[in-house]
Amino acid sequence: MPVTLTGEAGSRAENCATQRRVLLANPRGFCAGVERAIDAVEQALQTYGAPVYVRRHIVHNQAVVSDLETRGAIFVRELSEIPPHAVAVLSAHGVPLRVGEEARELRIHTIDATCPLVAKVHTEVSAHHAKDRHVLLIGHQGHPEIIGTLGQLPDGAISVVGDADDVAALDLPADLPLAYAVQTTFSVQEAQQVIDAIGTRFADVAGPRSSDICYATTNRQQAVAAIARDADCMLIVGDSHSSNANRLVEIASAAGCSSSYLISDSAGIPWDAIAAAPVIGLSAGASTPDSAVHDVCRALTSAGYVLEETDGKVENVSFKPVPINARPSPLAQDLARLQQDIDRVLTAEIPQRHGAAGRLTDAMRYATVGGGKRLRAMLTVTVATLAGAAREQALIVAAAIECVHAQSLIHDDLPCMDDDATRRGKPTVHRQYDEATAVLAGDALLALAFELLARDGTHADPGVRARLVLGLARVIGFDGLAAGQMMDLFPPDAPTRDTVFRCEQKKTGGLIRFAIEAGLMLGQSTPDQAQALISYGDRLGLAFQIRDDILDRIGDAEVMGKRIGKDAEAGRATAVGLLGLTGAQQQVSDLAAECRALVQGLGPEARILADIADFTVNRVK
Ligand code: GRG
Repeated sequence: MPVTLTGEAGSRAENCATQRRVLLANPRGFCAGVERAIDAVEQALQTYGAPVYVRRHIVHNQAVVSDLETRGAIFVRELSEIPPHAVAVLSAHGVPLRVGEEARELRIHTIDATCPLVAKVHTEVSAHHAKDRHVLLIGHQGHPEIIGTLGQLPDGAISVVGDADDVAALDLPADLPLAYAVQTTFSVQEAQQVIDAIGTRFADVAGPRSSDICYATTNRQQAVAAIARDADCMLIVGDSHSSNANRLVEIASAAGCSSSYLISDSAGIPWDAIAAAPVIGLSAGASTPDSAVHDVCRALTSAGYVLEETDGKVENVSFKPVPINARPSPLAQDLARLQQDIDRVLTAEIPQRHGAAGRLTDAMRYATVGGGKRLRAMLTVTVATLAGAAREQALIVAAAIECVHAQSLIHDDLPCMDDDATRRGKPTVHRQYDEATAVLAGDALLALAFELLARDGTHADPGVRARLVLGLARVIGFDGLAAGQMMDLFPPDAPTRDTVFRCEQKKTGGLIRFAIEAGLMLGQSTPDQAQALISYGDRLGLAFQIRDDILDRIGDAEVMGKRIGKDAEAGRATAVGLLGLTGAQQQVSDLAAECRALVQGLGPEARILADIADFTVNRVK
């Protein structure tokens, strides 16, 4: 929003007769969305320190971009140009949904500066799509805002139309249920022509409740149209890439001022053209800083023009600032990326079926997709990567281990075991479906786990695949997980450190250790490296279960997404019962310190293993 040029501007009556005048449009310059986006970059620089990356121009103005660059912002076209774990602000124009996925994949912390009015259009098109309406998006093909809106829906769900001819050329039946949305910076008049053309050609058209064209575009266009009638020449200060600034030039011309120019600053003033213009109209696009307008005004006043503020709409729109959250740790970013990858693999591997089989596969997906910390998968993928194996193969093995883990949780929750109602923040599988389905979903997940390990594509060497199958079978069977669970259900009369820790190792530690062994099997490592990692796995598994015992006593059920206090209720023999809360936590800390020491010499990629050990000490879920 412009600063009134009081002091420099005289009154209309004084100036009218003789003076060469500049009529200043109101409102002009920055809108609330632009101020909010620039503020987001400034706040990010302050919070995280330089550099802060910005994907694409935060707003379409080179002066704004250059100023932020001097303060430590680095502008890039694509997220792939940004190093992992960096911070990136996404521009005010909005981005396709895939950019969020890409950011998780590349482990980049994003701050979304999308203008709330653009976000409103995103919500609208998604709602129309959910109601099976094809969307006609009125806007300029290729503009970042249009690319961002197109990317909210699957390919083909939106057609972009720029004018009535585009509407006529659409290859769509006249009775197709449609909806339209409009680029927020489009010309109000032109949009109406396109909307009319849509209404004439199609029978069933839904539109936005209030105009998509933003208040700032509308107000600036009205103000320019009003002064263009009295001006001999119109100057619009703005960037050549700025859609809304370009629209102002067109509107000035359409309103009768044929001599209308887009200039970025005083260097662009067309002196020859204005030599014969006693009255100049001046406005600025919504992404033009006041400094550029002042620069032009100074040049014009030096040339003898007087400035005259015109009346216009007073804008008092402001948006809540973009939230600048704490940057997630590298481990949290790695986990977010892995969660996305594991969900992708599981969604592809658990098919959708019809009827009773469909109920079974639905339950399998319910138990595995989108849930859990994926700690075991993280261990497999990290170790496999350290050992030089391909990530995609490691993901298959990691998904298999997550299937077994999910099976153990489904069965653990059954009425014949813990009889739990919630897991991972939602109803347990037997509550959501039924007991028989829960048992069978667990069975089918176990079968799937072995299938994934045994399949040709998982590793070129059949010997490796066989060792994976054998290792998993042993770790879950009568000497493994199942045995640990039996020890848990039927504890000895006088538990000792040995019986308690053996139960914890079998019930939980075994699968965690196997997650590491499996990663090692997929690649190559020296005996020393392998030994260090396996020792790490043994300690981490035990530490993880002891922390689980502690959380069962003092955790927050809501945060954990499951009931707590079960061990005491069932009279279980746990590390907390044996060592007390403080002693148990000390044990976790000691084990984590040993874990860190074991992976210290394994290079920077192993740092995440040390982070996992730290996480285990203090985890709250
Ligand atoms: C696999 C043959 C076979 C039998 C299973 C029911 C059973 C026998 C074992 C239960 C074992 C069990 C539930 C151990 C507890 C392990 C544990 C600490 C689970 C919580 O793990 P998190 O915190 O869970 O990693 P998320 O939800 O984050 O994945």
